Amino acid sequence: MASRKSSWLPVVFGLPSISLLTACSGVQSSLDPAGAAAQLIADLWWPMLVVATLVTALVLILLLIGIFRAYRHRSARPLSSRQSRNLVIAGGIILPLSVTIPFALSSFSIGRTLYAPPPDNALAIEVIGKRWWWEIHYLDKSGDRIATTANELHVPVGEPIKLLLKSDNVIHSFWVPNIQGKTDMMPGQVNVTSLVADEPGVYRGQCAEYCGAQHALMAFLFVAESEEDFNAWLEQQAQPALMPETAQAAQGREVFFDAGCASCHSIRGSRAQGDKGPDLTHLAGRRTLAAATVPNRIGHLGGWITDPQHIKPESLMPPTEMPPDDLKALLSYLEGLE
Ligand code: HEC
Ligand SMILES: [Cu+2]
Repeated sequence: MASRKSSWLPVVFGLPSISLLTACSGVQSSLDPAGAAAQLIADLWWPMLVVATLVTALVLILLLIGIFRAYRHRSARPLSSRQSRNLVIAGGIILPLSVTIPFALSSFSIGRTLYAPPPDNALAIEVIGKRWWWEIHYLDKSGDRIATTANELHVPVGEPIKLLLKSDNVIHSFWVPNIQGKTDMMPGQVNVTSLVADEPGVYRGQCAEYCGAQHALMAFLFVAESEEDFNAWLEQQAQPALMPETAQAAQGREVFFDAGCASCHSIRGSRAQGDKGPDLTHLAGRRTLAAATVPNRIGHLGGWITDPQHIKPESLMPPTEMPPDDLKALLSYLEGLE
């Protein structure tokens, strides 16, 4: 009997505490801040958790005392009207106000800091919520688009970033928990927000406003890197696509046009000018496919092209059947789009 007991004990108590601990760190956790805004939010959240836990415990203890006394001393004298009035004033007015007012004030003041307008010299990036992926445009000082990519947002560490958030369909919400709070993306409106990443790393962003069947698979990677790496990356993103280097890749380029991919996708430097799907000019440089749904490896790429509806049902990319040699050639072309 004893051994049985000890075998389930660690499961019952161990699993929840392990999962509680692991929830605090990671690439998609507001409790593992890597930016000033996320730090402010975490600094407010922890005291709230502690105080809320204490208040819950206090209420439960009082409840238990009440139940206990009701059973034990059925004949006990009820509180005098003065005692019960004092109890209501202390427990019903003073205690709740002394807990909520400080939190309301600090939450208000943190909110003002979080939503302060970005400085004028901030790097401007336009992010458009699509169904169900993220279109990303880097803007120059005059607001012109200099590079376009999708589902992978790169920023230089320590630099203020100004985000222009939009949607061309329903409401989405832009959220990188390790870096900052959520900002909604509204159709017909530009929501401006700012952020600064303090620690280099690759974090995961997630759409935080339910937007349809594949809301859960509407994610992206947030890459915070040194100024030097970022500048090199941006310069490369601004270039047109590389020309195919092998005969097979050149054939793959033909397959791309014959299969109708160009009606939805752009490859800058070619006649592919579609705008319904992600820009594929530098596809091979991205870490994931289909809004951080699968890693960007050749097998997943082939699987995505032939049957995207299996990976992401109801997404706006149709399946394409083609002979194996054509698919190989197409993959070799796409893999060359560094
Ligand atoms: C009707 C429009 C349409 C056609 C035609 C189409 N696609 Fe797509 N494609 C999309 C959309 C929309 C997405 C984004 C899906 C998502 O993530 O929800 C996408 C995503 C992709 C991606 C992932 C890009 C990324 O960065 O995540 C690749 C690669 C791709 N398509 C390649 C192709 C190829 C190759 C063809 C031709 C065989 C093709 N597509 C035909 C609309 C289309
Ligand atoms: Cu969503």
